[in-house]
Parts: sequence; C-alpha cells; structure tokens
Amino acid sequence: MTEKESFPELPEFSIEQLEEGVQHVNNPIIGLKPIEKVYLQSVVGYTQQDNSFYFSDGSASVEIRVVSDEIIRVRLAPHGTFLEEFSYAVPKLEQRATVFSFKESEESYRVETNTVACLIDKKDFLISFEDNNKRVINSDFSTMHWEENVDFGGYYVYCTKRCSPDESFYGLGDKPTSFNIRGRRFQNWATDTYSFARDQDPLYRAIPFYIGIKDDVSYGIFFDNSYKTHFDFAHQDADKTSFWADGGELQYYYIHGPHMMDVVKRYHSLTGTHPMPPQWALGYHQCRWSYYPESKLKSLAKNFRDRKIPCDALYLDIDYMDGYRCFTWNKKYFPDPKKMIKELLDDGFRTVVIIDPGIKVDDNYWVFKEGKEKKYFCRRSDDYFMEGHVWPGRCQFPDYTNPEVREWWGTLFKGLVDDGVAGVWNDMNEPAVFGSGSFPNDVRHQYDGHRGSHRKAHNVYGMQMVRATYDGLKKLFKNKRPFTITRSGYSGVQRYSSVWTGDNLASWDHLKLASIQCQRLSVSGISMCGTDIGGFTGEPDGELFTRWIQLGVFSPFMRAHSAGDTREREPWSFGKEYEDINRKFIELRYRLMPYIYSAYWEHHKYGFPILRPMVMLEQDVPLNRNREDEFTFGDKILISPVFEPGQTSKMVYLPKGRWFDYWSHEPMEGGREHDVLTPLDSMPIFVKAGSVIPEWPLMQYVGEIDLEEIKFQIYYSDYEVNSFYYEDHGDTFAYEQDIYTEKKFVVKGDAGSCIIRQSSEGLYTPRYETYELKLIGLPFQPSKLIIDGKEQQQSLNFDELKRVVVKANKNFKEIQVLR
Ligand code: MIG
Repeated sequence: MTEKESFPELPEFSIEQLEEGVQHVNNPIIGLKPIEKVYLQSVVGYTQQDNSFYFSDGSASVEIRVVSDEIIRVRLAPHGTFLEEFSYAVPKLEQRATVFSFKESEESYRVETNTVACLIDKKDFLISFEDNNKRVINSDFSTMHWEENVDFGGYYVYCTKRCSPDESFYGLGDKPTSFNIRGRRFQNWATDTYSFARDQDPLYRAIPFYIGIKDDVSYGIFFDNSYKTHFDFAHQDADKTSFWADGGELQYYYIHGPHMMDVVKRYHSLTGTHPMPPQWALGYHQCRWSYYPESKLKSLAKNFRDRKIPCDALYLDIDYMDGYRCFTWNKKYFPDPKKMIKELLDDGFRTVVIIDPGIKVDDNYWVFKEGKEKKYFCRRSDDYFMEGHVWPGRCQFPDYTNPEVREWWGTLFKGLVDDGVAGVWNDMNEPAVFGSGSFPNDVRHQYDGHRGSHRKAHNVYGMQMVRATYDGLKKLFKNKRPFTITRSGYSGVQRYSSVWTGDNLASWDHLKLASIQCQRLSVSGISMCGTDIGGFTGEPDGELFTRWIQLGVFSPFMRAHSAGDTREREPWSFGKEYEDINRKFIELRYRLMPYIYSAYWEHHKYGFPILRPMVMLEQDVPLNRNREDEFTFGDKILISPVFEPGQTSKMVYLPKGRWFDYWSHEPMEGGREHDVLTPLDSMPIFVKAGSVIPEWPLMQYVGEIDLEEIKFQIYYSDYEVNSFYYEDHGDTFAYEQDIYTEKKFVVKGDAGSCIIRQSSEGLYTPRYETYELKLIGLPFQPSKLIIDGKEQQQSLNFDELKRVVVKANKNFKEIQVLR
C-alpha cells in the first residue's frame, strides 16, 4: 500500500456539508464510514479553578480562562480530558493580575473582567464576547463541534462564528491577496511555493491569528493549533466566519481591542516580539543565488564602495557549500573564507550564509555521522528514516522539535562563527522536499516531549529550526546580537528571526503584493519582514526595480535577491539613471536609520507593529477598511509607494491631522485625499506634524562614522505631539540591563512660539554632545531662542528649504523658539 493510501487526507468539504455532518470518508482501511459530527449539548454544570472555569455538557468540557483583562482563552475537550498545556507560540502563559467576576443567570453564565465578558449560553452552549458597553463583539454561530479522526486518533475540530455585514478581517501572516481578507478562505500549511501567484494559498508560513473589526471595534482570534488549520471569512456564507483544524485541540484566544493596535499589542504579549536586531541588519542587503567565487563577491563589494551605494550585508546562497553540505565550504570557490570575511568586514560588509535543514546522507560527512549516531534525524512511523531529496541529494532531516537536537544544531555553527559569519539564513524549512513537497504525515516528532506526527509538527518545523539557529548563534556570539532570517515560521517565530516572503516574481502586481504582505505580516506579529526586492524570478526592468527599492526603504527588512537564472540585479544593473535614483533611496534608508531603529525598539519593548496599515491608523473611517496601498512606518512617516509603470501622479489619502510633504516640506491637511506627483526619482512620503525625526549623516554602512552630532527634523505643530528616539550599543544585549537611552520629545507651537521639550530614561551615554535641530514649517520668523531658560545668540534665518537650524546640547530640557 502506498503512503497516500494509508493516510488519506480529509477531502475539502463546504461549510454547509460540514455543518450538516452528512459527508463520508472513503477510507481504504475501513471502507465508507459516515463521519459523525458531534456538537456540544446543553451545559449541565461548571467548576472553577483559579482563573479557569470548566463547563460540562455531561461528557465534553470547555475551559474558559481569564488570561488578562482583555484576553480570554477557550479550550474544548471532546471527552472531558484536556491535552497537556504546551504551545510553541505561547511559551509561557503568564497569568496577569486580573479582577473578574462570575455570574449565573437562568439562561447563561457570565465571566467578566473590566473590559470584556464571556457569556456561555446554558441551553445550546453558544459562547459570545461582549465589551463593557454590553455590545456583542464576537459570538458563536453554532456550538463548537468535532469529528473523530479514525486514521490518526484525535478530532477534527470546528468553530463557527457569526459574521455581520460590515465586518472586515485582517491578519494570517503572508497570504498574497487583498489586505482585507473578508470573503476568502485559507489554509495554514507551510509550503514551498516557488514563483507564487496572487491568491495562491497556502504559502510558507502558518500564522493562525486574525483580527476582525465589527461596529468599529477590533478584536483578535488566535487559534493556537499547529496542525493544518483552515479559515473561512464569510466566503462560504456571508453571515459566518469559521476556523477549524485537522487535529489537536480547539483552543483559541479572544483578544479584545477596541483598537486594532491594542489587539496586535496583546497578541504580542502572548507570542513575544522580535529582539533588537543588530543595527547593521537594518541597512541595505544584497543577495543573489549565488555570488561565487570569492572574486565575484569581492568585486560586488568593491562596486558598492566605488559607486558609493550604502550596503551592510552580502549573502552566500547554497553554492558556497561543499556539495550543499551544511556547515562546509567549497574550497575551490572560497579557499580562505576566514580571510575573505575579515576583508569584507574591514570594508563594512557582514557576511550572511544560507543553511538548509536537509543533511546529506554521507558517512564521510561529520554532521551526518553525528546526527546518525545521536539519533537526531526524523523517522517514519515504522522507524525508517525520513529520507528525501533536496539540494545535496539524498538527505535526512534533524528533528528540531527535540530540544536536544536544537542544542546540538546550535553548536554546529561554531566553525562558521569562527570564520566570521554574522548572520544565518534558513531556507527550505517548511520543510521542503523535492518531488513530494514535504514530509509524509506519518513522520514522528519529539515535539518537546509531547510527541506527534508530522501533521502536528509540520507547521512548527521551520520555526524550531530557526530557533535552534538563533539560540546557537547567541551562545557563540557571546553578548553580540545574532541576525537570522527564515522562510517558514509559526506564530511566535518573531522571537527568533526575521522573515522574507519567499520566491516572488518580478511583476508590478507582485510589487503591490509585496507591500500588502509586509503590512499583513506586521499586523500578524512578524514586524521584521521584507520581500525579495526586484522579484526573485523573472526580469524586472529598471523602473520596476527602482520602485521596489523605494518600497524596500520602508520595508522593515531591506534585501534585494534574485534567482540564479536571471540577469544581474544590483542597484547599478539598469544604467546610470536608475543607479542614481537607487542610490538616493538607499541613502534615505541610512539617513533615517535612527528613526528606523527607534521603531524597532517600540516594537520590541511595547509590541507596536513596525508597519501600520491605514485601517489601524483610523479604523473608524470606512474607506480605510480596504485601503492597502499606503501605510506608516513607525507612527510618524506615511508612505504611498508607486505601484504602476509610468505613473506620474497618485491620489494619496492622509489621515486626520496635519502632515508635511517629506521632500518639499509643504504642509498638508489630513482627513482627505491629495493629488501627488510621482516622478521616478520621488515617491510620496509624508511626515506627521509635530514629529521629531532623527537623522544620521550619510554612511556607507552602519558604524562607518563615529557620530559627532545627531540631526533632528522637527515638524511644527500647533497641537502637542510626542516622539521617541532610542539608542544603544547597536549590537549587544546590554539593553536588557537598561543600557539604552529612550528619549521623548514633545513639540507644541502657536502663532508666536514653538516649544520643544526633551526627557530621557535609561543608562546609555552616547559619545556625541550636540544636536542639530532643523525646524520645519514655522509659521513665523523667529527672533529669539531660549534653551533651558538662557537666551542664545544663534542666527535664526530660514535656510533655502525654509528651515530654521538650531544647535543645542544633547541634554537640553526645553527649547523655546519665539517670534
Ligand atoms: O530550491 O537556495 O526561496 O531565496 O535563493 C530553491 C536557493 C532554494 C529558495 C529560496 C531562495 C533561494 C533558493 N532557495
């Protein structure tokens, strides 16, 4: 019997069929068997233990747990026995201090915190969530239900919610489709999707978290289940939203808003945020499949420096290895990697290398030998090794769900780290296997002691690989920050890695998708994300490449990459006109580096997503629900990238409040659309009035120049606005011991004055002493400057860009610029 026959997949049924429970599975072992769909019956009683309430229908049990004031978890145990608590996404379910009450009425039970109430209907076991104004935000359409899985044991589990006509949906990670996912159906099953198309599903990642907006209130559902999960957002029926899984527990978190930002921050409180990346990782990265031999890499580096195009990292794709054996070098191409990496570093380039999970079956290869001896490779149900063909040929695959294997894997990087490698790129970790796509379902995994087949471990495999990589590098780097990038991942992967969106295509539609995917990843918990600039497959022309570089400046992670069978793809590959514009925009990335870095801090420390879609900025504006072609980076800079060839102007909507055009400094009114010119050497960028935007002097790579001064662009505002500025060593973990500085600026003006206040916390002392502050948009000609109570003698004339430039000590508390 072939593999496929013995482990049939459940065919895809419509929600209606599933609701009715009439379908049959044609099972080759037991024949045609009716699937019995079992629904919860009436509640017969409850018990309470600490923050958890257990409701029973006499057989099944449902746990309602108050996790925090705004988060409530629901779990279902079909026969009353819950699975052991374990989650790769939520490593530690912290019980936050909460005040909650419990009430029983004739019809229902009510578990209530200060912000949210969970109601359990006694008669039909329907569960709903209300806000503290007694508005129903989310409620079951039908009771939670399940079907026995005759092949594997366990259950297919289902939850169907009501969906109102105005409800819109966001999240789910990397789906390459419209930003609002209402009307669509998806699967989460990590898949290698070379040259993926719009609407293709699933892709590389599995992020079972979505956000709904109903009646202007945002809420989130995090369905923490690593099996294949399915989501239907009013696709099958306009009045239903469903999610279900091919196994595991029906376990989900209801996360209350009311703002989308609250939901995302609370999702981060469960699954964690990205650690601070090394600052160089926020520079421009150049990648290609592949740069080799050494002379090629060296001339690439030289080109960047000769042409004065900033760049921080160069990548080695699979050809640097000896026969694609991980942790080895092809000595023909790279005879002395240590020397080469050192020379590149002396010139300001970090070297990042790719590492795949497939280990070549080769008894003369130390990694294979060790893994075999220690029994670290995955096995099939009957104990055969899981073997599959990937780049090295026949391979076996470490079981990264085993903590001992992860530990071992981490140590394998020692050689590369000694050679000077600064970052590791994990690819093919869905896991991808040539021919079959991935592992068969019967492969066994240790699953951190909780055991499971590949059905359970598939979606977390890549995340556990990059976790092993990150943790291993962290040990080897001592106190330096590792840089990792992964293709696959499950919720929580952000704790270990950045992510790129995989093998996209050089087309204008993919440029648009790139912007949507990054925004979507950002609101789905993965802020450090980027796309292959230029498109991985296919050939961009100069215009498309340049527009993609422009988007890339405002992607949290900025890397150009291309497939091996494409023409050269560097910022200068399309002729001088494009090269000059590409340089100008990459330079912009470097000038904005301190702003970008501060946005990372806001993400790491407070759980703010780095990219913020329009609906997150103003969720009460109906048109924003479907606006997907503009966003802000951090909370101060709004970008409206150009997505059409030959486009000379574009309508840009600015949220309420006041804005400035980044290039011309022209003030602009928010709350409406503006027609903005979009010549190729420009791109619509706007800054919120009242912002204090830090800028670095131009550098060719992070750390090239010792800062003597920081510049700030200060945008006048007549209402009070706060800005944050963060700095630290840039590459150590000292920030965890409060060795950082977080500065807060407050700007407030009126017709005759502009006042800037600064306060600061943290223990880091930068070496520079002064600031240069450029005041933009002052509505008056100033004649008096007072810093910390003392009048200053500085010229207050407008410069050619209508700015007033002020010098101040970095520790100033208050600056008054007066008419
Ligand atoms: O089977 O390492 O998505 O970025 O260049 C292809 C070669 C394997 C797929 C990755 C791509 C990478 C390529 N890899």
